[in-house]
Amino acid sequence: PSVHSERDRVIATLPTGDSVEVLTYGATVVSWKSNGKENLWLSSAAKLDGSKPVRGGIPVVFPCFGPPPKDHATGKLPQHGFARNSTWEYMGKSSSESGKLASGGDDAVTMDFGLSTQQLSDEARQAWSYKFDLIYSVTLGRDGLQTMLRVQNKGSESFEFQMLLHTYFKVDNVSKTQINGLGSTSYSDKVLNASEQTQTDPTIRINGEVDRVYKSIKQNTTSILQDGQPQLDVIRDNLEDTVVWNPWIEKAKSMADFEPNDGYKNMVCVEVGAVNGWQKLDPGDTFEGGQIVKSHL
Ligand code: TA6
Repeated sequence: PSVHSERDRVIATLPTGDSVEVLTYGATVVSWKSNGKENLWLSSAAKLDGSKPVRGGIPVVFPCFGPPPKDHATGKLPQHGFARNSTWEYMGKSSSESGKLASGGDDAVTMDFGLSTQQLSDEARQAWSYKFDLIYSVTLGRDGLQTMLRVQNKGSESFEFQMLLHTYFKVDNVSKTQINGLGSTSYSDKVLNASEQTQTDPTIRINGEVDRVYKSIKQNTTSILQDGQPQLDVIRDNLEDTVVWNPWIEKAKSMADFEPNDGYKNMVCVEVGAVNGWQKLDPGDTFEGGQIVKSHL
């Protein structure tokens, strides 16, 4: 494998030609190509200069998902927290066999990115003053992309957090996309006023705005099919929840950085996370969670 790092991004390539590109801004994966095909959707108007979170790829959501509750310690943070709009440090290749996709050798390479309290903007640090350390490991393997977030509490008081990987998958036609693996799971439907529902049909289809937080999912693999053919498997690692989102026509138009306007036809977000309630982390403790995404194409 080869790893090429520039000022604001790192690109890893395997001998197969598979590649992944990560911005130090937000440690945002903006491209993952396997078998010559791009797996992630990226808005053509996505800001890649750090002026706002990237519209596409895999934004890292931490320490809160969505608009934080005003009465919570994260209450003064922006929607989805500060991880995706902070500049992380590229820490180099890691040889640890940390993930399931063993790094090293010809078939995988792992790049680590770090973010800790002193790297935060003053604004973010004032809004959430806990001492923490994040290590985000991106492993490009022959049979998939693994992204793992390790959270460590470096302070003397416990804190609560949520985390989520806000992955935008690229699909040929969302109207012919099916999502399996969430059957009989309860979810809160943010399009229906966050009402509690249960997924009775084992297959999810997208034919309108979808914004659902599936919780305590039993099966750890969520599959995305295109025209009935398996396209992507999203495997959760130590995370129990998954958000399924497509903005559809009106919401897509309302986002200035969502281009082209009909780009909703070519993407679906399947976002693994721990977002149902809060994870409590005591001083010195560590939490690790993430995903392995496998492409069938
Ligand atoms: O993950 C779904 C969601 O929470 C939607 O409600 C929508 O807000 C989306 O995230 C994008 O949020 P952003 O802050 O990136 O515009």
